[in-house]
Amino acid sequence: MAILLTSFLLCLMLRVWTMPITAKTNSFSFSEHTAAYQINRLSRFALDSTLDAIGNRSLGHDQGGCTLENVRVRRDWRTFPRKEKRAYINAVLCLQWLPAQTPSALAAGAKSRYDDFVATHINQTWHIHRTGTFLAWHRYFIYVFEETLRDECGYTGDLPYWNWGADVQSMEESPLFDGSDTSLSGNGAYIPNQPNLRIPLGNTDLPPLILPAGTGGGCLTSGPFMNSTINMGPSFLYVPGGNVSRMSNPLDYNPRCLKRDLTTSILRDNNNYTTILQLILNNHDVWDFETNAQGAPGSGLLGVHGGGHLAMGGDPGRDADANPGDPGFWNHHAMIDRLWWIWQNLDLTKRQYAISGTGTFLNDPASPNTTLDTHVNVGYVKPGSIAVRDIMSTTAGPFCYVYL
Ligand SMILES: *[C@@H]1O[C@H](CO)[C@@H](O)[C@H](O)[C@H]1NC(C)=O
Ligand SMILES: *[C@@H]1O[C@H](CO)[C@@H](O)[C@H](O)[C@H]1NC(C)=O
Ligand SMILES: *[C@@H]1O[C@H](CO)[C@@H](O)[C@H](O)[C@H]1NC(C)=O
Ligand SMILES: *[C@@H]1O[C@H](CO)[C@@H](O)[C@H](O)[C@H]1NC(C)=O
Ligand SMILES: *[C@@H]1O[C@H](CO)[C@@H](O)[C@H](O)[C@H]1NC(C)=O
Ligand SMILES: *[C@@H]1O[C@H](CO)[C@@H](O)[C@H](O)[C@H]1NC(C)=O
Ligand SMILES: [Cu+2]
Repeated sequence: MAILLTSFLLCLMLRVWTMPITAKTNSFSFSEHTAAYQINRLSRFALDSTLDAIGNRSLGHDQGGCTLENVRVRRDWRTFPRKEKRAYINAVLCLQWLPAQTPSALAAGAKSRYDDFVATHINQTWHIHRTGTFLAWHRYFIYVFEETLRDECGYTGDLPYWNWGADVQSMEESPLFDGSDTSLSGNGAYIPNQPNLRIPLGNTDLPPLILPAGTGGGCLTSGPFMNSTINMGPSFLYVPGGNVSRMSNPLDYNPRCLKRDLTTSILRDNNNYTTILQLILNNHDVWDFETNAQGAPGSGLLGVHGGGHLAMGGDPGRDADANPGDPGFWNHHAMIDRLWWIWQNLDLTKRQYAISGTGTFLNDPASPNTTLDTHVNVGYVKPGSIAVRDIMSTTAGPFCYVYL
């Protein structure tokens, strides 16, 4: 037993320490290595616990559709072989070529199937961020995206996640954003001397966060998405110099290039392994977990959620509403979903069905509490609605996936 455990731990340690963290591994601190190692162990614990639960349900002949045979495994992008990366990228491009299903009378800018997702996120933004639905709605949204890649674009793989901690020393060297043909394209064209950003928080009196602009700023210059068109927005776009840019109707047609402004310092300050570990371990109820994931008001931090979005930068990465237009959105939110899954599995009895918050952004205007019976929908992406209760587990309801 001791030998087994030791070799298991050694194996994990090797996996972490030989992970291609960045090209500049020597400046990676010991505490970051330790935190990365602990996150892997917690993730492994969540995996075992989820597989146990599937096994237990099948013993009780109550397994729903999810079994140990068909459970899907979402993995870190950097573990995808070249061929699987290309398959994922091609499926996302395919959604950008398929026609929209949103009626143009409701969103004139929704031109592609991909745009159906963007339009839905813009349309519902005040009801899915800093609400009781934040975690559940986004879990459902990215699940339907993954399902659509399979059903409409022949994708056979799983949704990859963006392991932020591994990229905090250089966004430019992230395998998701390095600009190669196996990335989601890289930085935008360099715009010199961009002034700082000013990020207000809703209608609060809190001082806005001041953040640096990044190392790009212009249109993408290489990679698979360099010719993609952003059709809607800006809707709530933070621009260098401090303004927020917004179309009178952000669902109108406004075609333009996809811009990025990679900003390593934002990722380093909000999404390093230590902050990720603290998010998982230091928040004991779901209110604290979801609030700190989005940056507690007044804390001066963006949280892992805002950190990842703003580290991509540009338009629509820095647009609080239109940001699914940047294909990095899905992998970023898969990582958030992974952390929620780990967090839930650390205390399933208390956390599996824990929910807190109302149906409006910072409860402004005031609205009823979100409950397990609250229904959410993804607009014209997929007809119908789903109860939050059915979203709370990645294997007990309609979903069937784990993270590695
Ligand atoms: C599975 O069943 C075993 C034995 O009854 C129990 O100890 C364990 O907690 C269960 N696991 C889960 C995740 O439900
Ligand atoms: C983008 O368009 C340019 C000009 O038409 C073309 O040369 C290039 O191959 C295209 N790249 C991609 C990834 O579609
Ligand atoms: C911000 O918006 C104001 C009012 O529209 C405008 O006068 C100003 O030039 C803008 N600043 C920048 C940096 O775009
Ligand atoms: C991680 O983020 C925290 C909070 O911003 C910061 O204090 C710490 O220095 C960061 N660690 C690294 C290694 O960048
Ligand atoms: C809404 O949730 C809050 C926080 O959990 C709780 O204090 C309040 O009583 C709830 N309101 C209603 C009407 O259930
Ligand atoms: C936006 O939301 C409203 C209210 O739920 C809905 O009636 C409308 O169809 C939605 N529009 C789009 C483009 O999804
Ligand atoms: Cu969102």
